[in-house]
Amino acid sequence: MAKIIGASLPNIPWEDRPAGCSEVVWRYSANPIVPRNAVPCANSIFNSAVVPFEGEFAGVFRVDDRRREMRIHSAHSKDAIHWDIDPEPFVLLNPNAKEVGGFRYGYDPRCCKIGDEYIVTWCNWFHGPTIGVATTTDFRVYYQKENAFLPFNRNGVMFPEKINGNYAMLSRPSDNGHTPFGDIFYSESPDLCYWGKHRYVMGTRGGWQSTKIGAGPIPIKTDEGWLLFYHGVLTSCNGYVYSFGACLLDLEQPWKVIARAEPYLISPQMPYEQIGDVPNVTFPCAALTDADTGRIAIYYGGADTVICLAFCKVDEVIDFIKKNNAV
Ligand code: BMA
Repeated sequence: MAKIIGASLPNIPWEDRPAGCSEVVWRYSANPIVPRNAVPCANSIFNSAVVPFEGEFAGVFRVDDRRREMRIHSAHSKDAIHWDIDPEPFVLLNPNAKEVGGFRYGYDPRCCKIGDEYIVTWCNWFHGPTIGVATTTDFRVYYQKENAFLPFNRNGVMFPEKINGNYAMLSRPSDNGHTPFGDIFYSESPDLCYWGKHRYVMGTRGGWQSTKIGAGPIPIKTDEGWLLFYHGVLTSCNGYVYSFGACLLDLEQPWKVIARAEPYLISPQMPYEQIGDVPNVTFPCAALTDADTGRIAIYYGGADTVICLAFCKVDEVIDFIKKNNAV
């Protein structure tokens, strides 16, 4: 039985698989957990990241405001289901603001803790989209670093610990628009400033992941490898359809794919995933895990409008990946 290597976190959200359900990943019955208007300025709140914080939970939430500008807001929660989202966007301190583009827009944040710092990555404007990086210790003030990469790039997702002594990140080079292509790459950095040692991880496949793919939540360390949930995009006759699936990456050389499931885990099938500002989107950006029970709670955006939760068990997901493997 595969096991999570990490902290015991018995207070993460959880709901047992409903009777009669045979899905490996099942949705929370009270979805969505965050409605589009949870703060007064919001047009929509989705694709957001959460982490354990001081015995409770904190997060960086994507809030598109009523100008339809993309912003990131801090959020806090006792139970990781009911969120207190700051009414104003996060404060980003940056002595090089002019050089690195400052904060013109930002979206799809991810977050992990390494040492005493929480590292936040997001899709940042720098003459087009690329990967912004900031650190915080309190989810009040954030210190912006250099952008990790040149434009154009999206879906920068850190590993939650150093690999081979370096910080490590997955990313997805893209274009300046609604990118009709996209593979996942791996990069390392000694200092969160200079990024290199780029490696190819994996590319598109048939069906739900045939147009482009991108890393989702921070990879989850298990005794069988890094468990990575990732989104995949299919181009339908009515536009893009965002589903998500999973694969296992090598623990020491995470650019090596150990196994990758062919079927998706979640595809837009519920009204809150199919109807919204962008229809047919399920977009995972975070996961909370409990090493003792193997429970995983996945946070994903629904239809670019709301935040949703889904649950799974690590051993069942890894079994699914291996049984349906097509590397
Ligand atoms: C991607 C990103 C995501 C969004 C998705 C579907 O390019 O902008 O934030 O969820 O498109 O619109």
